[in-house]
Parts: sequence; structure tokens; C-alpha cells
Amino acid sequence: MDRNLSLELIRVTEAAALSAARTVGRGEPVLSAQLTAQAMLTSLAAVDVDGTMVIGEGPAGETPYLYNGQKVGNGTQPAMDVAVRAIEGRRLLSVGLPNAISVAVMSEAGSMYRNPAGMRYMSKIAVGSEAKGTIDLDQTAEWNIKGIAKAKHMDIRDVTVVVLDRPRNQQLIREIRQTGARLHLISDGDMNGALMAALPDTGIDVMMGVGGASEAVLTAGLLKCLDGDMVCRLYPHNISTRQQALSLGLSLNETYHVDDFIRGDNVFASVTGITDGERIEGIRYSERGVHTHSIVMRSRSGTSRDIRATHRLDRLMSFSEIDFINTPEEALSS
Ligand code: VTB
Repeated sequence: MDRNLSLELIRVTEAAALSAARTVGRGEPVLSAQLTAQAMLTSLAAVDVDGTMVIGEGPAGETPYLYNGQKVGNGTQPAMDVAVRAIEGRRLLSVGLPNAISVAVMSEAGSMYRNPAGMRYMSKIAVGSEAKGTIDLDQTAEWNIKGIAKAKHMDIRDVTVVVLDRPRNQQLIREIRQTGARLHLISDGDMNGALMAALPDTGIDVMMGVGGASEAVLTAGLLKCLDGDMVCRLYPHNISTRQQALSLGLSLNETYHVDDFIRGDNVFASVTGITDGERIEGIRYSERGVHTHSIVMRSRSGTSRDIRATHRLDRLMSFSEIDFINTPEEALSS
């Protein structure tokens, strides 16, 4: 019987979310990110893999924890590529808004997209399994939304589109409004938007627009597990990134599919809620302990599990290296 590594990954996203939850609403996204990445790195060390961080918190030298290329896990086989967002939606977390999540994805070594030009953004359309195959970046927003509506047996006016609210997406937003579809503008977290589109009964049907390129890789991992679909295209946000892409021979017209971001069918993923979302609850504190809600997924089997856990921090703290109890100030000064 082979291992389902997502059942180990859940401890990683739970640790990150528990750690992030201490800093909800504190207005310090960088501090939150630092503490949370540290918790994630410590918990990853217990996972039985020889891991390489492909999508970490940033390039080596720029970030002390979870940098791209860093070795993670306890070094035993199998060799795996690892992608994480300790906090997807730092700004959401920093003001206590909904939809901040913690995400980790693993796939076979060498199977993840390496972002050769270091592109920051991509244009994206992401949907769930019912609308698989209906999306195309060469077509208009209307064409895409109509196709999604048809595939889901819905009226176009009932389709809900999530878009990251940014100046670069304003033209798209106008086009979507003209179709009559419902629009859900988000200030952050298009990965969560794509995840909601891929999960049933969330009220979200599609995520569209330009968002982070790293997030596209992680999103591909989640969609692969959920049998969703995504099309992406490089989006150079200035002249130098455009030139860099072209000098590397990359086509700005090429469409990237889920398989271009993560090859093969051995993907493991875990998502834990930090603040409440449409489908995933955020961290709750009660006298019984701290409650987490996660979804763990595996592509090969197609299994997706909702896991709710209650953590007893007093007991955990007797042996854990991660400080889940103290405030960031207390943790940093101890
Ligand atoms: C994007 C999006 C992410 O941050 O990377 C965005 O993909 C940053 O966009 O989901 P800007 O550079 O325009 O701020 C997120 O929203 C994560 O918070």
C-alpha cells in the first residue's frame, strides 16, 4: 500500500494556520508571514520526504525560511517537489478579513513548473470539473462565461465570477459586468477563488484575471486533485519582464494547462483555513482547544477529505518546537 503524503502535509498547514491565527488583525503581514513560515518549516522537517522547495516564500537570500531551492522534509525517500503558501492572503489575515488559508502541495521530484523567467503574474481562468474543457484565454470573457453556464446548466446571470480587484483586471471586470454574470471582487487570494470554483456548493463558479504566477502552480496542484481545469498565460507587467521572457524564448501567447504546472498524477495537497471562508472554516478558539478545518487531497486516488481537528495547545507545547500559544511579541522576545 503506497503512502498518502497529504495526510502528513495536513500537519504542516495546520501548524502554519495555528501560528498565523495568533496574529489575525494585527496589521503586521510581514511578521505574520515570518512566524508562519517558521512554523511551516519546523513541521515540514517531520515529513518523511526528501523535499525540495520549488515554490517557497521567495528566492534564497531574500527570505530566511522556505526559500526556493531549500531542502525540506527529513531527507528520506521519496524525493518530492514542494510548493507552499504559508499564508495565502497575508493582507486579509492582517486585517482579519475572510478567506486567508494555508496551502501546501507536493508532487514527484522535477514535476513542478520552475518559472524560468521569474514571471510575477499570469492571466488565469480556473473552473471545477463540471466546466472542464470549456475555458479558453483566446476567447472573450463572455464566450467563457457562456460556456461555463452551459456546462453547469445555469443561466449566465446566475454564474458567479471571482476576480482579483486590481487596475490590471479592470477591463476584464467591465467585460464580465456586460455579460450580466455576478461578480465577486476580492482584494487578495485568487488561489482561494480558484479553489472555491473547483469545490462544489461554494457559490463560486469561476476565477478569472491576472494574479500571481507562483499561486498558479499551487492552484494547479489543488485543481489536479479536484479534477478542475485552469488555463494560464504569462503576463509581463513591465518592459523588462517582457524582454526577459522573450530573451528566454518564452512565448507570451502560449497557454499553460494544469499539466504544464505539475506533471504526472502523484500530487498531494492540504489546505487549512486561517480566517473563515465560503467552504473552509477559519481557526476557532474555545475552552476545549483550538479548532482547525482542512481539506486534504490526493490526485491519483481523487480522494478529498475534510478534516476537522481540535488541538490542545497546553499539551502540544510540552513537546512541540513551535510556539502556538504566545503572541508574536512574546514569542520573539523569548
Ligand atoms: C496575487 C494573487 C494572490 O496576492 O499574487 C496577489 O495571486 C498579489 O497581487 O492570491 P499584487 O502584486 O497586485 O498585489 C494574492 O492575492 C495573495 O494575497
